[in-house]
Amino acid sequence: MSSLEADLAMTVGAEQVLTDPDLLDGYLWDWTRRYTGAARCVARPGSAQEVAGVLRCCADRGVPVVTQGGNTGLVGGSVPGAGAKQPAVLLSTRRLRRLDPVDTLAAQVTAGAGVTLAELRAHAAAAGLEYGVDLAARDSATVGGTIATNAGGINTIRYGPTRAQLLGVEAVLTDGSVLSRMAGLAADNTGYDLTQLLAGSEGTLAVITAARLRLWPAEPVAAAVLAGVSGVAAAANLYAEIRAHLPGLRAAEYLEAAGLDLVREAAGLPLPLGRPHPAYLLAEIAGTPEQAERLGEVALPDDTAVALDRGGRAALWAYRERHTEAISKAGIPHKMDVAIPLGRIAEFRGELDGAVRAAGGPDCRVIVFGHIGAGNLHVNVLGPDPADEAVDEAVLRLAAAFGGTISAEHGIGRAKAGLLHLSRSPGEIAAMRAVRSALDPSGVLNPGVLFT
Ligand code: FAD
Ligand code: 2HG
Ligand code: ZN
Repeated sequence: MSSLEADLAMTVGAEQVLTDPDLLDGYLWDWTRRYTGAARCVARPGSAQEVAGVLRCCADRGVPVVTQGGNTGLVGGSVPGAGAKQPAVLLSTRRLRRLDPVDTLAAQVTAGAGVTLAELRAHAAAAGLEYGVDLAARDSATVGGTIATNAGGINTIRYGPTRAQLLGVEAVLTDGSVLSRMAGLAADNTGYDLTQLLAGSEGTLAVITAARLRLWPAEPVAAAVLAGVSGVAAAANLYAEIRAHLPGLRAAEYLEAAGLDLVREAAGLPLPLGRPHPAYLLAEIAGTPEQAERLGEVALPDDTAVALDRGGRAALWAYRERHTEAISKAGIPHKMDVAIPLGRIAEFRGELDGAVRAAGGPDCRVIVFGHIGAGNLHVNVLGPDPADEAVDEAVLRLAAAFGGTISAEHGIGRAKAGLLHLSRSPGEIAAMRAVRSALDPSGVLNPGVLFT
């Protein structure tokens, strides 16, 4: 054992330092299997103090540290880079499993970074409250990972992304200092907001060990609606129409035929409606059954399914939620997660396939779906070699040309680090780099993520 591994073993316990290649393998490939790199070991600290010890050991020696939660990230940020100058220590947060009783007076909870979204949501629900972020990777994605990526998900139009739930964090810097801001004060104007700085920091500034999170009154879900539409313009218009009539609208999702066909094939599901359509809007409405009756005021397309009971709603959601796994079953996807102003989204969609095929060849398969209420389209392309970035660049440039962003919710990671300038000005990037150098002067936290 080298002196680093020996020091890590002293810090977290020998059994929490993994060096066996078979054990490392599961940590070193990202969820899409497009990104992988080398690590000398995995360290699994069980407290903020142990995280501090791991970071000091690595920073003193200039050894990179890649922080990993549930490893469901989709931009390669949770695994070491392929071309890294030296192998990293992979710091797994999965043992940071503190979950305090829900503070029902404040409607807040303190959760460790390694608690999964599903565990957090169940814990809040048992107290009659709801956590505002939900996404299909809920069984693995962690509190720390969702903060570090500022994850969005299916209820963003109702509750905002993860940063809107974040009232405080406990986090460790590379010098071993532990920052703790966990009082959950709704009013607190005392200088820089370090908590919010860490939302979306993608493991480049600090290791988040716990968070103080906002909870919402649990709301009954009254209905899910799946409507067959002609394309993204019709879906956006129907979304706006439902929003105007139903204040309880809590999700508005977009699907197209190509993705639906893949899901049906992978999961063995029947056609969801009476006939196939080019595209679909899936909406979810909260409220009482009487409030959901206002759906009758909306000019819904003739081929629309409305599910009122839990089983029926889950059956409709499966067509949307199973996209990511169905696409991965068909190949290693190029994932571009863009948001476009709603007023220009149809124009963008109109040019997308041409741009993909011009960059990646005529055989590319383009699968588009996403969170239409947030103008967020997930563009997945199957066909080009995983290492070929031509298609990625073409799609992200097109999004920027339409006034959009190159990352709506997944982050920049390694996948888009070279293209950050498409969404951020030189001044902004310089300021972001200055923050990074100030908090991590040795530059060991996730090198190659966010910045090249
Ligand atoms: P990881 O993948 O382990 O890490 C992600 C990034 O955060 C990395 O850069 C890592 O270094 C950093 N990080 C992790 N933990 C910490 C920590 N404690 N401190 C500092 N840095 C840390 N995302 C959405 O936004 N919306 C969706 O709807 C959505 N749906 C998904 C559906 C599926 C099926 C899958 C596979 C993924 C989906 N994602 C979605 C992407 C992913 O789930 C999110 O990005 C999630 O936030 C990642 O959490 P994680 O714990 O898996 O983080
Ligand atoms: C979703 O909305 C996720 O389902 C994953 O953000 C998107 O697989 C994708 O491209
Ligand atoms: Zn998404």
